[in-house]
Amino acid sequence: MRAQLFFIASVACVVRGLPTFDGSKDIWFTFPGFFPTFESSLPIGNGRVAGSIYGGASEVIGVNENSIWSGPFQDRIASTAASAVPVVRNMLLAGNLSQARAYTYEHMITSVTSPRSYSYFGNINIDFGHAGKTMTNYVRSLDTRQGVVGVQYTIGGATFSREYIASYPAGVLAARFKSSQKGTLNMTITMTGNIKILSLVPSAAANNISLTLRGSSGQSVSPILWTGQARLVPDAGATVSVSGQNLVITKATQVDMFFDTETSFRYTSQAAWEAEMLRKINAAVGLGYDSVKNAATRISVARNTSQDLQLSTLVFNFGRYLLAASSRPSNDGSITLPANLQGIWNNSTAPIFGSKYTVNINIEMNYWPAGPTNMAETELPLFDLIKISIPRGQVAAQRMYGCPGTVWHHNLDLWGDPAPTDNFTASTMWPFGSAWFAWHAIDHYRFTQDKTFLQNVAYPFLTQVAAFYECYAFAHDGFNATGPSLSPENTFVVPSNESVAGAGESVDIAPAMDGQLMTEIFEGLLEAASALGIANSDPAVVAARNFLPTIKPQQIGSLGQILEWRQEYTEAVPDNPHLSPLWALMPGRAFSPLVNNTLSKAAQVVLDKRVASGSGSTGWSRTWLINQYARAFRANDAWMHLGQWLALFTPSFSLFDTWTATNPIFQIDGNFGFVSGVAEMLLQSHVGIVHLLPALPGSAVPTGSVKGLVARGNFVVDINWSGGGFASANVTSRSGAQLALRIADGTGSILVDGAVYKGPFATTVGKTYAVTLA
Ligand SMILES: *[C@@H]1O[C@H](CO)[C@@H](O)[C@H](O)[C@H]1NC(C)=O
Ligand SMILES: *[C@@H]1O[C@H](CO)[C@@H](O)[C@H](O)[C@H]1NC(C)=O
Ligand SMILES: *[C@@H]1O[C@H](CO)[C@@H](O)[C@H](O)[C@H]1NC(C)=O
Ligand SMILES: *[C@@H]1O[C@H](CO)[C@@H](O)[C@H](O)[C@H]1NC(C)=O
Ligand SMILES: *[C@@H]1O[C@H](CO)[C@@H](O)[C@H](O)[C@H]1NC(C)=O
Ligand SMILES: *[C@@H]1O[C@H](CO)[C@@H](O)[C@H](O)[C@H]1NC(C)=O
Ligand SMILES: *[C@@H]1O[C@H](CO)[C@@H](O)[C@H](O)[C@H]1NC(C)=O
Ligand SMILES: *[C@@H]1O[C@H](CO)[C@@H](O)[C@H](O)[C@H]1NC(C)=O
Ligand SMILES: *[C@@H]1O[C@H](CO)[C@@H](O)[C@H](O)[C@H]1NC(C)=O
Ligand SMILES: *[C@@H]1O[C@H](CO)[C@@H](O)[C@H](O)[C@H]1NC(C)=O
Ligand SMILES: *[C@@H]1O[C@H](CO)[C@@H](O)[C@H](O)[C@H]1NC(C)=O
Ligand SMILES: CC(=O)N[C@H]1CO[C@H](CO)[C@@H](O)[C@@H]1O
Repeated sequence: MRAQLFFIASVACVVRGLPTFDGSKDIWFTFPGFFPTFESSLPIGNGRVAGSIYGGASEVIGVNENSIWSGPFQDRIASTAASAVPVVRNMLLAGNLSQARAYTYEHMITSVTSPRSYSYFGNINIDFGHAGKTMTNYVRSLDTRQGVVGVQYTIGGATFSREYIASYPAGVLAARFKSSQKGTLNMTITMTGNIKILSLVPSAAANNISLTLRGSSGQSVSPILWTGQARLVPDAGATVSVSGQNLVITKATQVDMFFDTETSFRYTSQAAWEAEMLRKINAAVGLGYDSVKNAATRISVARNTSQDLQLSTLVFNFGRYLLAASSRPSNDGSITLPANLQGIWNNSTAPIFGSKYTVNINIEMNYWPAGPTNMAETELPLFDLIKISIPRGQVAAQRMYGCPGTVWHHNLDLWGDPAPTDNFTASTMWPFGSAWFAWHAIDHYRFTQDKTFLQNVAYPFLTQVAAFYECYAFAHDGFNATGPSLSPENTFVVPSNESVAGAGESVDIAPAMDGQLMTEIFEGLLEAASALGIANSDPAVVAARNFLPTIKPQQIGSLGQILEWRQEYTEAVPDNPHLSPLWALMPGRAFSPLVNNTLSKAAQVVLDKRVASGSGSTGWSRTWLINQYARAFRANDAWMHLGQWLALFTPSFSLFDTWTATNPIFQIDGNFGFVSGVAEMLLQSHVGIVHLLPALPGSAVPTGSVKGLVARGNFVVDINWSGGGFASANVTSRSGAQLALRIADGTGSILVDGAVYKGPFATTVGKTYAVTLA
């Protein structure tokens, strides 16, 4: 999964007296993090277990495991939902918009409005006896390429160092603590946290120097339970003892630590999950730290100017690091879980938004960089969640709508809870989370060309999702329309001839985004069937072919804009951070300037109007704008929003994306949207053409190169540019797909291996094609 980006920068970064760092891949600070300010920690993760390292005189390691959530499955489907659907549709048709929303939220949801929340294991606390002493030459760092967090400082004559990694093959977190002076390393170790701790037992027995914690999500029935152990391996000179709930190590020179936690989500008995935990820890101890390991204060100055091209490259690399650290496929057949709103890092048992899987943009954005930056395998946990959610969604489709197929609304938790979430006008009633995920399934295939995945995962899922909409949609204005549904997460002003006039409402028939999603899903189903050689007479194929042309088309309003709703209502929130009616520009395809210039222009009217009204007010929204403008081939706008994101949505002490500028809570989607946005400026392939430098900000980044991006069709693409424009590219075919090419604005004659390019051609697996301009 290698990909490398170089923006050629004129700024050299040397910090006197410290280890040498590379500003395009290392994040470093000359001061510790501020516990408990979570955003000041440095993250490690192996896709399942996460550590947040603060690096203070006394260490705090915040620990998460991606199946430690707030409790067991909850059945939140309203028994009155199915009978409410026709009532609501009649109200909407009669113009009783407010009554329709109220009736929906009284009868189609339950009073248990929230799925489970992401939670956390707790903290590992280490007291070195250094608090209050003068630490000099302090530095802590994260190497985003190697995935190593380091802390180093001097007290008196001794230099103390700490190093942390998260191992994917070994399944553990590992650390090495060292002193440069023999026998001067002391550590008092314990575990804390506001979780329900059932027991915490230190042991000083030889070969079992450890701390073992058993915890619970706290319910009396079927809670999530877990056991975690930190195993310590000190050098021979150290003394070890137990004091209360502390493990005490003194007179050491070097101490290694190996940590794992396993939960009842994946194992049916305590004996089983503890056996697995010990298996991983014992294996890691057996290998030893070295083997397990081998498998910025400058921000505030640089970020407002966007002059520091290294910083943009670093944020790109950091984003890819975060994805690899928070989302990995299974290496032992066990179920995986995708990155949530905070990836896998959180310090709370009641995080904001439950840190759950919000699927009306956020979790999807997490996976936008997966295909384009050569990390398609990091997306596989998303399909594990789909596997969990499909049967839950079948129950919801049946009980809420009397329909076959599967449906989920705008959130999921680790149990795949598909019921409507919250009781919010702007977001709750949206039966389209399943559709957006189905788009990820077909798009994953487009990148990887993996027919087994297409056959076993994507196609069956697409048929489930399609079957639901074929039943759920109803005739309106001569087309198949949706409703009750809404345009996430916007509201409109009820017109004077409808009721209640002037109120802010959301629930309607056929919001624009519903039609955009359905179109992509039915086109995707037909594409998949064709790739798999499924007969045209197959009932699922026939049904999809019949349904596709009956989807209500997109409408254009009086300003030349894509109409977000059925009627040209006044927007209640013109600066809405959600770009829902522009889904078909990014991530979808129908609003591409290369597909339909009329629709593309209409989409850009909405985009410019949103921006002029103040949209981009959350980190993820701002990075969505980068992606949208890149898709509209408006490079300077894309680059401007990239700079604005750096200026407004990364805390001064880290590069974590934040929710809003005034409420700077970590939310990881913006980190991933940034990576995707940069990739979309350099390479696009969503309309079936490998488009090199579609939106290069040539005056800001005149010279650079990128290696290892991936285009749909499974082409690996390396591009060099200089003087603000394309220089040359190599395109390597990994699956032998047909190759269509375009460079920048499409002017100029393309040469492939020196011969004039005359149109799409068949490629040979493994062959690299040299692309230049005549
Ligand atoms: C978690 O981080 C937040 C934000 O920095 C902080 O306010 C809070 O105290 C931390 N909570 C814990 C339990 O560490
Ligand atoms: C719409 O509201 C009006 C006035 O309250 C009421 O008379 C009418 O029955 C409603 N129509 C529907 C379909 O609910
Ligand atoms: C309200 O007025 C709009 C605009 O003239 C019209 O399209 C809509 O059908 C009217 N609503 C009802 C319930 O008559
Ligand atoms: C949702 O909120 C509305 C307005 O507060 C209320 O009328 C409705 O009963 C709530 N729904 C449920 C299921 O509690
Ligand atoms: C380490 O602990 C030992 C035993 O308590 C103590 O004598 C020694 O001073 C400590 N060393 C440091 C460097 O704090
Ligand atoms: C190791 O110590 C833990 C307590 O930290 C205890 O639960 C466990 O049984 C011990 N294991 C062995 C093999 O002695
Ligand atoms: C950085 O830019 C932001 C947003 O444009 C602005 O609010 C802030 O004052 C600027 N800070 C500095 C140090 O220039
Ligand atoms: C809606 O779709 C169904 C199933 O394809 C079809 O039978 C029906 O005619 C469509 N309705 C309209 C109004 O086009
Ligand atoms: C583009 O979309 C418009 C509006 O839906 C439609 O009228 C037109 O036929 C489309 N053009 C092409 C080339 O598909
Ligand atoms: C492309 O850029 C890379 C990195 O700067 C450089 O090593 C390579 O020689 C360049 N290739 C061409 C053909 O310019
Ligand atoms: C393409 O490959 C050639 C041969 O390996 C290399 O010299 C050149 O730098 C590559 N160009 C790019 C843009 O990576
Ligand atoms: C939002 C969330 O983050 N949940 C907890 C996790 O950490 C944040 C800090 O970003 C806390 O505010 C939350 O309580």
